Amino acid sequence: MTRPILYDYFRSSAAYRVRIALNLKGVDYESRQVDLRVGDQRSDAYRALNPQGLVPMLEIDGHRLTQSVAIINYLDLRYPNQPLIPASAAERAHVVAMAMAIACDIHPLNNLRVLNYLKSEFGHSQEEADAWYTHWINEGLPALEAMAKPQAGAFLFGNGPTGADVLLIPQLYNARRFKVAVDDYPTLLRAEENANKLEAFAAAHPDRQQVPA
Ligand SMILES: N[C@@H](CCC(=O)N[C@@H](CS)C(=O)NCC(=O)O)C(=O)O
Repeated sequence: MTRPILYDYFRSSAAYRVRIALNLKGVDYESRQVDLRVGDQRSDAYRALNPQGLVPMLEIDGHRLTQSVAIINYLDLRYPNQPLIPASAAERAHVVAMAMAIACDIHPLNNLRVLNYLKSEFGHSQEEADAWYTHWINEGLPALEAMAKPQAGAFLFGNGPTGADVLLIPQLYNARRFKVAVDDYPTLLRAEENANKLEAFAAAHPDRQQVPA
């Protein structure tokens, strides 16, 4: 099999999700950094591959896949070892709901282009953009803590990592990077601590990636 290529950026939380999933599935891949700081994601060359101009993108099995959750779903079906979504309908819905609480209701409100647009288009200051970021974290994480608590174990659901943990760990990293406190979420922090003991999660951490020159 040709080695998959991940169009990646070390600090991107959406790309971090896919790195974790690739590692959990034991897939060897090449990381190609798309430097978001200089706008490489908006270049004609990159948009010709991914019209949304976002990372991650994964070239695998002759496909060019975009959207981290779709990529993770592909990997879960393609490599059924260590399933990331439980088989039963109700458990599946619960794990997907936790993942969506991050992927749909926290992350898109707080990503780089949204924060930049608030400043460039509407004249908001950096402090106001930071307050916006903090607001959506402080709305989203308490809800996720309450959703997870009844069925959590060592991880957000039970005692093994699922897709919900794959999304949680990058989101917590991102919140801390923006200096938002995440100390009040014992279930989330327990899952994070246990996840980071696994090499699949640890090796995906931004500090262990190449940094574009
Ligand atoms: N829903 C997309 C989100 C992708 C996304 O927002 N990626 C960010 C990095 S985390 C990005 O490429 N940002 C570039 C920009 O804002 O210009 C996914 O899950 O893949």
